Amino acid sequence: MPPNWPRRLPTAPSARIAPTAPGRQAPAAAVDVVLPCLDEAGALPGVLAGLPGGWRAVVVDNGSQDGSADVARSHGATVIAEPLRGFGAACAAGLAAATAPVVAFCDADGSLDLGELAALVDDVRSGGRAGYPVLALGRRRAVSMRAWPPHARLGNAVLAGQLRRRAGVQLHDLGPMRAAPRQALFDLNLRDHRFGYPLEMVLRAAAGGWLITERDVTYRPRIGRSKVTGTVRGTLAAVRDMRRVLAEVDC
Ligand SMILES: Nc1nc2c(ncn2[C@@H]2O[C@H](COP(=O)(O)OP(=O)(O)OP(=O)(O)O)[C@@H](O)[C@H]2O)c(=O)[nH]1
Ligand SMILES: [Mg+2]
Repeated sequence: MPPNWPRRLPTAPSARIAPTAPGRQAPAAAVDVVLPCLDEAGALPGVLAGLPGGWRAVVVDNGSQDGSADVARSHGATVIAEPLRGFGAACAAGLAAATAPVVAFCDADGSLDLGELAALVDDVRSGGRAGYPVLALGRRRAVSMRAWPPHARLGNAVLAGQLRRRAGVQLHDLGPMRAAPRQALFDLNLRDHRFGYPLEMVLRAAAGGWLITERDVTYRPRIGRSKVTGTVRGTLAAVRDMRRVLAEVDC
């Protein structure tokens, strides 16, 4: 196993999920939306307000200091406290806690509208060729330059080009908004617990014969402080993690 990869990402519904009060058992959700979250208290109310009816928001917190967990809970989300730091670890914990047949992912920073996930979920439900699963991705269409800084757009375009050549997938963006069948996603056995997780998902899905689809989604300036592409440190960490995944995953 590569040195930076964890021995074990969460694999089962987590005991760290806040219990539901007796007599208030929520009906099973049609879609579980996993929202990795690090200090997004300012954005969460607006993000969660966009959740389509009958879906469940699963906010995975990694030690936020701004009360994000309480804000998420008070706006109806299921909250998971994941002790293993990192974007991928948070996504994996959310997936392990999911019970709906379809699982979606989205950032919790207010840059994306959960309502736009509905079309991606329709693509997942339509299924792929010969019963193969569908991974539906949102292609970000920025409303302004501030929503998506030039260095982040460029890095993303280069990465998408590499993916097209490497995996033959006709993608233009490796964005955070996505949806797929829960069990098939779980069976991909993703290992990266940092910023390589979204790339590893696409590479392993492509290698497994999945249909990978892409639809435009609106991308707005985030609310609050950037952790990844808006900072030099975050961008370098993302590039490092993606390069490692590209080198280590065969497809
Ligand atoms: N749980 C958890 N969430 C994280 C971590 N790092 C980032 N996030 C969340 O993951 C999502 C994506 O992070 P962002 O900071 O929005 O990164 P980005 O979209 O690449 O760039 P900006 O929007 O410019 O910051 C947000 O909801 C963050 O709160 C982490 O280590 N743990
Ligand atoms: Mg963001």
